[in-house]
Amino acid sequence: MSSSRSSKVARGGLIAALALSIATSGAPALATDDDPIIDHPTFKGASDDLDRNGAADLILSSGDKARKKILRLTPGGYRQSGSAWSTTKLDVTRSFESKFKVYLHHFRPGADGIAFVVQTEGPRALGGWGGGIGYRGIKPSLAVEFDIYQNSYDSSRNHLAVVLGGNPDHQEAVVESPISLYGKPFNARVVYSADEQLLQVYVKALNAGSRESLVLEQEIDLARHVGSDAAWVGFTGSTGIGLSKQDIYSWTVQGSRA
Ligand SMILES: [Ca+2]
Repeated sequence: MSSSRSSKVARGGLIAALALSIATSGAPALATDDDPIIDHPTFKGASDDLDRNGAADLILSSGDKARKKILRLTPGGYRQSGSAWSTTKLDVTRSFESKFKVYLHHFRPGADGIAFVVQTEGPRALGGWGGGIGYRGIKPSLAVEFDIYQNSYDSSRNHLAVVLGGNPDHQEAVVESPISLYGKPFNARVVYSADEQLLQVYVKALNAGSRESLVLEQEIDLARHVGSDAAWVGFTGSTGIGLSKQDIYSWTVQGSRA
């Protein structure tokens, strides 16, 4: 395809990621003055707003100066998987923006990573541990994975990928992360333009002076793919023979309620 918006701009490789890192002004416009429909600057008071499954739980963070209520997808045991879905369903025929702060940490080497997932299986959806990152088997679904463990089908232990239909063995788009996904907190942003039928994924390290990078683009008609106008949104995570504590510190979604 000759279009600069070919279906998988960052299919893989550091060069693609670096080339895209200067193009951060290309995000589809959203009505950013809209109040978030999902709004967790911390997860204080969020227990009724999130359906949690498997290893996922809301806990008080430790090690911070000010302890905060956070979403812990895996608490650092072997072969765990966890998921958490907002009770607010999202209208995926409309544009949306999901922003979240991630911290994957505690053991070395870490495993396996987390994913931001849009799915229509239901609020009890929970996928497999290990390389399944807690979303394997959830379908219909779209997963944006932050993968910190190199399975046989993976390019590295520090990559992002777009995966459809709950099958992590097949990545629609994959890219080496320009920032370390493990050991340091980072911010991520997933933007879906319904008009352009385009999904974009951004990451940003938290150290002073770091810039946000556009790392993945995926053309997708999301409502058609998940088979419904209304979808559950949330996170999954897993461990395997390697393990990590895998935490979401904040999460907001701007978009339309289903
Ligand atoms: Ca992996």
